[in-house]
Amino acid sequence: MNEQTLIHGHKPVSPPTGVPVWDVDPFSVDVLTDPYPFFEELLSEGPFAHIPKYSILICGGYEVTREVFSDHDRFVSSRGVGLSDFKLEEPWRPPSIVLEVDPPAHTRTRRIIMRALSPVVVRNLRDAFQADAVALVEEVLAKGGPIDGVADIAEVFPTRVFPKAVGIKQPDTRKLVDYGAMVFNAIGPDNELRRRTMAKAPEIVPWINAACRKDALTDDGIGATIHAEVGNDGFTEAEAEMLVRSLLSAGVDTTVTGIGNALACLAQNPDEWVKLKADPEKLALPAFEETLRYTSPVQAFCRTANLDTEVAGVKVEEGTKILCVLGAANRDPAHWDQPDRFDISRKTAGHLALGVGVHTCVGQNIARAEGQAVLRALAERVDCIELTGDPVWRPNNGIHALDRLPLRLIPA
Ligand code: HEM
Ligand code: OVM
Repeated sequence: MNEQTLIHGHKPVSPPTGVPVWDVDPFSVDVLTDPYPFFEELLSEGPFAHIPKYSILICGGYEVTREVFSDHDRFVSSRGVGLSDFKLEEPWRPPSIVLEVDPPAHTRTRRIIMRALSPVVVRNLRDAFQADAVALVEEVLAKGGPIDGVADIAEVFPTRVFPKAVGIKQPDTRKLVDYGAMVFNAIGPDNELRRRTMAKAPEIVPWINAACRKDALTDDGIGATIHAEVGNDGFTEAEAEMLVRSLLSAGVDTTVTGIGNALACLAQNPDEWVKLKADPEKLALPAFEETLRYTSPVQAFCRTANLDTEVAGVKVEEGTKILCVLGAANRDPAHWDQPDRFDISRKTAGHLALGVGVHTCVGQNIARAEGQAVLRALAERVDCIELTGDPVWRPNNGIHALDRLPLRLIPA
């Protein structure tokens, strides 16, 4: 197929019978900034809607999103998890050898990255995370005055602890945060957001690639563990570098966003903050988990139908891109009781913020350890967390993150 016949990097498809046509742009700045009215409309459309602007199907109901997202045989990741179909269009970077592949290739690389991020590894990082979180909170309190929850806490913590855990010898905070934003903007259409972020690629991509090499890594980090697998089962040096790249793609912006969103949720829900303060050691983790459900840092990823098939009674043509809106599934009233309430006591099991199925977030235990450490350190040392202005969102095609969060922290 030649490029002329592609729409947004994939095969154009007509709306299947019975599927409503929806004239909306899920990647407009308005929707990305305030997605909740869009989620509500999405859930009212039925299992799928067809979006002519991008010639895609979209889903956000809990059950159907879960089904599409986890059925890796029919709805593949190897054709890309954004709008671009890698079978028809050259990807913007060499595809991830874990996120953007299907079993059995996925099974092999997933095993290696999983071992490098095992519960034992995370347990050994936990004490360091806790100490770093305490130090950061004390630093911020010592400065006094109003703060920016994003610049002063959310962007600082993961970029201090995670590159160190991976073993990056010379971390560059700005480049790490910007690369994450780039990877997530890249899943969207060729819009202003994607173009602006891609303009930085010539500077950032070579730096990231260099940081993944064995000689750029300490010999005692997660990166070194991955490189130590070279030679086993045909695992190559180039593959080791690619798996380290996956950690740097998925492991920074996501946790920055999760922590920033958690601060906003707690500042906006003082009753929940009071609940958390009653037992920070026990409740920091559920508070972070509810933040993941409530704000879905990764808002949406695509799958591609790899054959003509049928799902939820709808005929789906081979090559169809399906945008799975995790943020909407996590707020589906058919599945959640009072979904729009931020409630750190609720049962959050089954939320889709970390995905589901074979690709479910392999870094989830690290993400939780980071979130828990920060929320616990705060709740133990801060009496009151107050907004001093409106939170400002930073629109991105794939991630729902804050740009600024004006806060006052009143020490305990
Ligand atoms: C996969 C979200 C933190 C590494 C995923 C997926 C989601 C997700 C939704 C599934 C993608 C799919 O099925 O297509 C998040 C969120 C995080 C977070 C919300 C923080 C709050 C992390 C961290 C790391 C990481 C800290 C690294 C240590 C990965 C990798 C994959 C992945 C490598 C691909 C796994 C695979 O394809 O098998 N993440 N993530 N993530 N995540 Fe995370
Ligand atoms: C990767 C990766 C994994 C998860 C998320 C992500 C889109 C990238 O393996 O590069 O961000």
